[in-house]
Amino acid sequence: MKSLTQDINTGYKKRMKGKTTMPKVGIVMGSDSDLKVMKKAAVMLEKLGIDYEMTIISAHREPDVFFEWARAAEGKGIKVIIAGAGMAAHLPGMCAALFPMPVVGVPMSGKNLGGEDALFSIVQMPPGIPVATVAIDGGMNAAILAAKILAVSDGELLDKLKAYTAEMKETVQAKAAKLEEIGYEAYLQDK
Ligand code: C2R
Repeated sequence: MKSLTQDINTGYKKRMKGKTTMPKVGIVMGSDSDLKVMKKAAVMLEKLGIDYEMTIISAHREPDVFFEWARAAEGKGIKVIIAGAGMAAHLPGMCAALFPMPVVGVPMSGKNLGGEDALFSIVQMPPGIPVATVAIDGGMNAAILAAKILAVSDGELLDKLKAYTAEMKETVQAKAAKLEEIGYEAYLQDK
């Protein structure tokens, strides 16, 4: 019987067949239970106009599929991998072992231990195999970090990131102006 993950991967390959865009970022997660967090990475990459591919692969549960994907990533044009996993999260570290360019790891909060298990599994890599680890459930920051890595050699993307930073500044300033104008009680009621 085919597993859910195999179904998703087969579906993914069918969807990608004939597509001409070269993904610059590979988003991979250990399970569909990680998708709510990893979706945030996809949304941010879309906002910044970065081509990506997204799939579910477990290094633990299907090491052969994982090896094939991680070894093929460079040849597909992928420059950064964003890898999300929970529990004993070996997926990002194994991506870093096989893929020669940067890997950004996203620890999942999951059901137990508040995600500290995944955080330590991802961040505590042995010397020589770094994974740039973002916060627990930090899908959005993983995409921004991946974009910043790509922006080192892409001026247009760098401008988009600068515009995004300026947008954030305006948002905070608007909040400060509102608080100063109406006071904290009215502000909280209005939230
Ligand atoms: P299920 O919800 O499928 O039981 O998975 C997944 O990333 C997920 O957060 C529970 C958790 O197991 C994680 N997982 C890994 C790996 N494969 C699955 N950490 C891996 O290869 O590292």
